[in-house]
Amino acid sequence: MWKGVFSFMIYERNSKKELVGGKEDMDLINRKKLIIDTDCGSDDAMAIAMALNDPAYEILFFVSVSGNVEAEQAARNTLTAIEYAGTYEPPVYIGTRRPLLKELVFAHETHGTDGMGDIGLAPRRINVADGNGVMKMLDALRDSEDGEIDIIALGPLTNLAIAIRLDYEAMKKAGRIVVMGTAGLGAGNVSPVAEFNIWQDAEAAKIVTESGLEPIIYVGWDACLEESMLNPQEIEEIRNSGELGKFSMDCNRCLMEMNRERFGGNYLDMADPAAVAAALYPECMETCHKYYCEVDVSDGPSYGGVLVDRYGFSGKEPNVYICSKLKSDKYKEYIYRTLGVKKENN
Ligand SMILES: [Ca+2]
Repeated sequence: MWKGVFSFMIYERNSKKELVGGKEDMDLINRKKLIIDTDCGSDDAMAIAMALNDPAYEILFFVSVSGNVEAEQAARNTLTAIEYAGTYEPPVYIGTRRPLLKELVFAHETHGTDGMGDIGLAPRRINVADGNGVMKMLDALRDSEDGEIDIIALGPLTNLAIAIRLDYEAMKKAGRIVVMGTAGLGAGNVSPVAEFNIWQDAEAAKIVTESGLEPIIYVGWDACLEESMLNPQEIEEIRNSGELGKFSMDCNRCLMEMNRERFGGNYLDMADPAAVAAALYPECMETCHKYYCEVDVSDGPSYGGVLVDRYGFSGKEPNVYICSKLKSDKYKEYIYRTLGVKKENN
């Protein structure tokens, strides 16, 4: 009965697929279920479009959180990404609007005031769903089988921390929790040691890191650097591939401008796409190890830094995975595949 309802929902939501009762229908019904938590700025938008175009997964819904922009704007940006992705349309709920303790500081210089490069992007047709996203997440997990639903978090961890505090048993039912967060094994991007998503709500990151939930996989900022950055040729290939590719590159306009100063050319460090690729196409992970990690919430220059105990100084059991490097060829193949980009011969 339930599967019948689910199949109908897929049919309703995915007008591009026709269900005729064959193997493809079963593949759709058996798709791994996801909840994506996002502070949707421009790299989230690209990551969301990729995930919506991976036929192996079914996104149940999105939850927004304040980070790059306020949670309301993040929800609207998620709707825009869903419309451009052109597949099915999961509900988008607003989660928490403020970090647990820290004052909210936006990333306007990185993603634009609207989070999407300030080029007039807005949802044209679909609207934010009613209900609080944290409650929806807990409801879905309570109703799920153990490990049935994976969570991908692309923003600060406020929603996840609150969910852990509200109903730990429900959160224990989640499968993998994959987070774009930490500087990995490298340097920070908002301070010498801190990466934005952790720094925006380090107290929340501390709760998640120390939660004991298994497995938690942090995809560090370093995973999307060096050969894994999109280079000028790849950016043009994606931009010229069609409406979705053009959207994915154009909304990253502010980041591209910043990177001209930072990296000396047209390069894009696509942090959230790296996390989505690591989560949905694990074959692209090059380096992912479990360490004991501790989030610095002290009131000082290292706030939001994550101490990764690579050499076991603490003597404590490893608690989270850190993915610090991707196989750039496989990662980019996944980007091209999900965004529908053909590789040009060169
Ligand atoms: Ca993000």
